[in-house]
Amino acid sequence: MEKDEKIVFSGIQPSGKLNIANYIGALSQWPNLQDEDKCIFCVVDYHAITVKKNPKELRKRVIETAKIYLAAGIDSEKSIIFKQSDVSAHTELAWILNCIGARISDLNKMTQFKDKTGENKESASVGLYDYPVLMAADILLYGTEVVPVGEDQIQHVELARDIAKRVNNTYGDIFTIPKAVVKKDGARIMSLLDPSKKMSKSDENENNAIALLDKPEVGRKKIMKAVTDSNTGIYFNLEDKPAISNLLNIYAGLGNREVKRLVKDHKDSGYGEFKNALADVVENFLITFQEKYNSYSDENVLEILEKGKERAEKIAQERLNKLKNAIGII
Ligand code: AQP
Repeated sequence: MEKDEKIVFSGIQPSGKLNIANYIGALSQWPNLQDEDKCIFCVVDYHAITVKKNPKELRKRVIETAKIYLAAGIDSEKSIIFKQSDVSAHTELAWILNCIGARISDLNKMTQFKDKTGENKESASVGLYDYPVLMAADILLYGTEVVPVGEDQIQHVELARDIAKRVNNTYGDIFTIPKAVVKKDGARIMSLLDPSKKMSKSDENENNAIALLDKPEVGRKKIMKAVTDSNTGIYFNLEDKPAISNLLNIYAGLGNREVKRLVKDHKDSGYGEFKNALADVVENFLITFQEKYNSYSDENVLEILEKGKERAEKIAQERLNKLKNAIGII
């Protein structure tokens, strides 16, 4: 490893159609890191089964997600791309952390579990409740220092830090303490039809999100249908202008521009003109992204995942064995 090289780890669940929020909040950060740092990107399929999934669709989404990583600019030579369930150290470590690192009081604080279950907590799977511990295992196995994610995952990375510190306090220097890194603009992209709610890939209403594989003209239409705020003017203010601020974040994220600059450029625009300009950006982004996506075959991806598995397994097994030894399992 080079002297200043950091270890970076992140992943996305193959739990639905990946969308522009997943791209802007998480994926778009990844390619910039791979020249300087040691990057590991995982398709976290065991997380996806915390909510009931159709097996055929899950298999398809794993390949689709890995292809999306490649289309976003991840280079499989520089970075490791692999499927979580291919490296059994993840679930093994999650069990150990359940026993020696995580507490019920930690998991009771997790807002994503509360948001996802609403009134139905009692019927949710234990896996959905315990998901942050599996995520801590994903991160900690690799000596990760940097976790590039969207804002909704900060609380889970904080938990991984707490667990790592607790384990280290008792068993010595086993884990590196990781840190979440979020983008300045676009760490939390909101739904197109309801800017009080985050854009999510498992939303039932497809008009709330633009999928990365939506037809470009569909992406355009979704922007034109997006809600706006009641008062006029294009400026950024989350309280006063939640819908326009969200569209500005999308514009910045897909058009590679700063929000500040966009506000200047559109100070005299009406909503129609602004949305039209954004629709052009979205349409062009989807065309370019999908051209890249379509340049990979399923066979390419399966080969890349297989190689990634071998590389990831070696790193993961070493730290898992160190901990197993420290706790008396081996
Ligand atoms: N709305 C968002 N804005 C910015 N970033 C976002 N991310 C998700 N939604 C937004 C980031 O994308 C990555 C996806 O990780 P995940 O699939 O493991 O988890 P998630 O946060 O639960 O994502 P979704 O889209 O909401 O999926 P579902 O609906 O399946 O739960 C993370 O880095 C996340 O922060």
